Amino acid sequence: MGEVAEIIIGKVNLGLLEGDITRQATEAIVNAANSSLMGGGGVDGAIHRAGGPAILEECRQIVSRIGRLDAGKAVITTGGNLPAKHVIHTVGPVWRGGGRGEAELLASAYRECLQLASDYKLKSLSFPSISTGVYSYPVAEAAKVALSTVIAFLRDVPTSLKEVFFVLYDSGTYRAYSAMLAESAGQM
Ligand code: AR6
Repeated sequence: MGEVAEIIIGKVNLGLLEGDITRQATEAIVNAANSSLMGGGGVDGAIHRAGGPAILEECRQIVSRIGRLDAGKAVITTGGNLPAKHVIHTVGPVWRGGGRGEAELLASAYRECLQLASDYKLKSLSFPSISTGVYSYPVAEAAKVALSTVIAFLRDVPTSLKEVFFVLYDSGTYRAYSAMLAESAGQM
């Protein structure tokens, strides 16, 4: 099966990159957070380290207002010292075998981020591979949910977005997404 690094959906470019999302200069980057919004390991730790304390401060204010953030939901804060102006924090599902609504929760996390970016009239957004690290979602299955959800949103929902990237940290994850993108492109 081939690999594809970019497709165009309507007027939006959807691209795959291998690298560190904290370096991405899109208007927003997405954080794979947990319900506490108080930071953690993986991409969450990297974003708070690179972005500085302003991000955590805003997360605290959000939690004091709305409480914990359920899986499948998203909120937006400043990007602090990051090249990205905003961070969109979402919570993916913990993988528990696939029979606990994980796919629907993962799809919801992607949709909520895209909707929030559109509400803020953002033109560019970068996603990490939500749930496939600490939360153990199998990467091929996560890639299928992630790409089909993003493609359907960009196809069906009016949006300010012009560019959406997946920034994938390791080559195995990158290959899983590019193989899945080739399949999705073939079906379009
Ligand atoms: N840039 C892009 N991707 C990254 C980076 C980075 N700098 N660092 C790691 N990844 P994970 P989850 C990849 O564990 O599974 C945290 O503790 C990583 O290789 O960050 O949703 C939170 O606080 C993997 O492919 O997120 C939560 O408690 C992907 O990002 C929990 O982990 C997601 O891995 C969330 O777990």
